[in-house]
Amino acid sequence: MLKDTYFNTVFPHAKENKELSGILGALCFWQNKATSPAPDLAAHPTHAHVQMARLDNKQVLCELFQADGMIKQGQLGAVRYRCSDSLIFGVLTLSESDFEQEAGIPPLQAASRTAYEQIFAVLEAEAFPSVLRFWNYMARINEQSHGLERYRQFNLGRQQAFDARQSAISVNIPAACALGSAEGPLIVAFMASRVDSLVIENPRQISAYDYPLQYGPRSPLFSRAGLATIDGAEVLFLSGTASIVGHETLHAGDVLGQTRETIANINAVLVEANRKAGNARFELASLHYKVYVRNAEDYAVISRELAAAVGPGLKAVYLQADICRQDLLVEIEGTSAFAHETL
Ligand code: 3EB
Repeated sequence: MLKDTYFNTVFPHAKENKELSGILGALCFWQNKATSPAPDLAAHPTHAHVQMARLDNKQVLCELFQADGMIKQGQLGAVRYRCSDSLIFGVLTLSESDFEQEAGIPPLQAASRTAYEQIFAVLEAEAFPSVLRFWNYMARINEQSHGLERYRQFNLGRQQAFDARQSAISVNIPAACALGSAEGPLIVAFMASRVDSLVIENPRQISAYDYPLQYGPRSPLFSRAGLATIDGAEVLFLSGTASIVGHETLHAGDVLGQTRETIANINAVLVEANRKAGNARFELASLHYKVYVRNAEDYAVISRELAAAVGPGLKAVYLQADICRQDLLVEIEGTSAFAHETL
């Protein structure tokens, strides 16, 4: 029997609701593609399975995104989505083999552009103009094909869709993560709201959309964090954060150094969020973390360092994943929105 952990995102005022009817969607992580450890969730329309192994003492992670009130469900193109009055969550999985017809364009680039075009169409149709968070997962993220690393192909497609989007979609560039799964399709998930979130950048880092050309012909499009007021409470979405200062990777080959630098970056983003937010008081212990570890053998060093920095209140799960730069060994994301966890 596989052991599941559910991180339940209970947005403000939502009752503790373990029934699937209260769930906007779910992202589930486990390594084996054959069997679903959570068959009720696997049948859920806005569920996606990311093929990543857990490195801590559990085998499965299911993040549930819950909302209060009436939930409406829909599908547009490949995007499956559910929304409440104030929030929408949606996900799509695209098989790259369906995008081989465009001569000269890498299938992953075409799939990424299509994914974002379809998501923007949903946001337009359902009138949720402000994205809070994107999650991007793709296989072989560091592999070369068509003369370009696949993460850079993804960035090309994402940028094309951002350039073409309708003006009603917020110009804000939201929080995000982009990681390499063991295998499987391109998976893009999103959460959006009706009102703008506050975009947070990191004073220690150049904004990702201003990265120089050495990291690819088109920049990654994400901000370092987003701060949203959802039903009266402030919720922070911290993007995937790594050992980057300015635009450069620091501590190549040194996992302890990278972990410390990543935590320094998270602290800097929290200070910036508190400065911009007014009455928010986020600290390291406020967040639930998802930690992506490139090499399984680094798990002990990374988890020890994060526990030392955050203290006894640490809430973190660890997944094995490829990071979007070859020289990055760890990436950490977080959110303040997870209200409870059940084992
Ligand atoms: C970085 O800071 C690390 O391409 O959407 C982090 C978060 C990273 C999101 C993305 C990439 C993305 O550049 C990588």
